[in-house]
Amino acid sequence: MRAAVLYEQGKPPVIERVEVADPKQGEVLVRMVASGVCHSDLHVINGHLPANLPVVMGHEGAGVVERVGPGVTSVQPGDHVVLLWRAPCNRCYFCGIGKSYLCPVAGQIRWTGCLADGTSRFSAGGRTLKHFGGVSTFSEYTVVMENAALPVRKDVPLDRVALVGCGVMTGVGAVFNTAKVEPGSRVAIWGAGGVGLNVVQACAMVSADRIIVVDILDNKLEMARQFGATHTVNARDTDPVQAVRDLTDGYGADYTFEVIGNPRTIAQAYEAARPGGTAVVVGASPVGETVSIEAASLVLQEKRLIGSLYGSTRPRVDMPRLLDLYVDGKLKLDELITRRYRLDQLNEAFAAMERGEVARSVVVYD
Ligand code: PAD
Ligand code: ZN
Repeated sequence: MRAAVLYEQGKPPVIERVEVADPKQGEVLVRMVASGVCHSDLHVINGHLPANLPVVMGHEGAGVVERVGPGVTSVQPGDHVVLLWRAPCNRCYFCGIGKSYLCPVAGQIRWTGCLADGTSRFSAGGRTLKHFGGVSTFSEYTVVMENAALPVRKDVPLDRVALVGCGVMTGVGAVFNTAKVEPGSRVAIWGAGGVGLNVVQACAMVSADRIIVVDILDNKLEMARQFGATHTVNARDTDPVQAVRDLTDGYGADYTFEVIGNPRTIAQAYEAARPGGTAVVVGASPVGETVSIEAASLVLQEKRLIGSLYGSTRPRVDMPRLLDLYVDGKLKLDELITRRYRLDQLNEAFAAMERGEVARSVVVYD
């Protein structure tokens, strides 16, 4: 079978033949059907985010369970599953308080690139390859922990389901779960990409009043209007902080969202939040970089700067709910998919994302 392997940061992943071993105790072999192309993979490829190398890339995927290892009870062959790049262990403190995206077992899988027993199921030419986020979705087959394969309804096409595995959950969850935006709120969103557009549509779903979207590309701002933006600002020619203030009686927005991953735009989003307002950081900035904000404003204006990981997801509650919303015509998934690619075109898909041509691309497997 074939997979996309990253050997060196700063170089494109290589699409090549890879061996995948049988699933062990508590693991599942999944035949991938679709994998979305998210900027977080590109951050790793560019060296902005770390990963243990060489690694089979991809983290936004869905497929069909092919085989299960010993002791697996929650899924069976034939199930449609969305893969979770932060899967609950269901035993730790964080899983106990409903914040499984902070689970240290999931964190260890992300940072080591190994499954829970500390080993890998992938190899190429006798060399061991790591698992990205415990899911490695840019692969015709993948082995994941049982809890990373969440069964979903079978009437939603798996390319749509794949998007829920990262971008949709992350964007919608930042609004519903992390920020809990109230109806009538005024919001501003920096970045109308595959994740940001989901922040936009979630703000529209909760009846935010004013939905201001900031990007540097007019085609992205046009997409944002289709997803519910009421106002758009091109930051190439307009100061976005001033523009947001002008649209909010001079105060700033109740909630701002940074969905790019850039300390400069994080600072802008913070500045554009009103006194008492909340700036939510979704974008993943390069590790080691710092944000500069006026310290006194935290107190004197009681402003909040908070992060949102994986849309603060409660996977078993939120992901089936998102698919129900899609089936009921309340959540846009079809409109997110601008292009479909084959696995051997993956690097073209990353280039199209870098050029800002797509809302989301999806790699589909035969
Ligand atoms: P994307 O490339 O599809 O979208 C990024 C958007 O930002 C594009 O529309 C750009 O034009 C726009 N942009 C870039 N620079 C600027 C700027 N200076 N001012 C305004 N707009 C700008 O990426 P994506 O939507 O796939 O991912 C966005 C970020 O979210 C990225 O950093 C990714 O790693 C992160 C992410 N975080 C989580 C999480 O759990 N928090 C999950 C998934 C993705
Ligand atoms: Zn992602």
